[in-house]
Amino acid sequence: MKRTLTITLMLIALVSVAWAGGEAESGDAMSDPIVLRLAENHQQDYPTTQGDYEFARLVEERTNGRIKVEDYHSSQLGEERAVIEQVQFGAIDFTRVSISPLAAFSPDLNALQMPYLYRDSDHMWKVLKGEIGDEMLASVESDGFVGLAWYDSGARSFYNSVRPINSVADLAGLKIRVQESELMIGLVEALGAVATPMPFGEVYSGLQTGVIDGAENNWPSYFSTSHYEVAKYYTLDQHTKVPEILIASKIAMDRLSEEDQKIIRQAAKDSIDFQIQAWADFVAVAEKAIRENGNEISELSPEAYVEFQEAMRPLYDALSPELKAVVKRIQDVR
Ligand code: GTR
Repeated sequence: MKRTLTITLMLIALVSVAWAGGEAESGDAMSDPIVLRLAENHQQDYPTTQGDYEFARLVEERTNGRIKVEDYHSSQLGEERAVIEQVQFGAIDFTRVSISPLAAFSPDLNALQMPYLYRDSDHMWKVLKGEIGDEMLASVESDGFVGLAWYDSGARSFYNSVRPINSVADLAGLKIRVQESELMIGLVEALGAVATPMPFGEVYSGLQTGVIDGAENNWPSYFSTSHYEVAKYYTLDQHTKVPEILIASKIAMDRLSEEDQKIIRQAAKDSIDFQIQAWADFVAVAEKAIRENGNEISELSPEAYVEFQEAMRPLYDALSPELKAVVKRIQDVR
């Protein structure tokens, strides 16, 4: 009897060890490494992809090769919104996305992408690297994501193939592609243009065939997508600074040990400054190439700038009291 009990207990112990192995992946030097997939919609030399690579390098180094993060750049795993859904249900482990489409899943993020919110890039980074940034990273957890780090994305401005934009009136009636984001639809409509939500990968042909007249983005995206070749007017109105975010799937993270989760979180944070530098370098390359191509680049006059800001006031008025409070805290960061 005693012997049967001992054998049964041993069996239970064996089964639970095997079960734990399946649950919390451990990946030791002797066994195969844990391979995790990261989805990125930009090409390999783009600064967000460079940030992903730095993150992956740090994870691999700090786990002595037990964990490998494979980067699927250039939208190999799909367009941004579809990728976010897959991350939410654990089919993809990580992704780097713009917070605009992610805000459809985690609406609090809208507080970080309001038009003309940040005084400058230093202000934005003080917010993102401070208390508010950390709170916002934590806020996506209830939606099935683990917020890991912010990456730079400069400022977004309008470009189009029809005419130079020097005032709000010049945007009237233009069909402008936006990300799949309520806030961006509202922003373009507030300026009197026609908002056309569309995945990033379809914008080039949209511009080429005239389905849309224009879109909006930063120098690096305007360049890397070749949109600058089919939409020559670029107006530096800089309406939004939209941070990029690196997220993990909550389901995927929960499969890892506490210690590995900690390494991943830290590696992501430690890749930020590398990405910011890669961003600055690429902006310089992109701007130079676009100017040399002969595109018509214009700046807003101080009056037009105020006009743009005024037109966007309704977006602030429409925020919930909670998000208004966050916006106020952001504005107060000095
Ligand atoms: C870029 C961003 C992409 C994507 C794109 C877009 O600036 O890095 O993730 O959101 O904009 O406009 O769709």
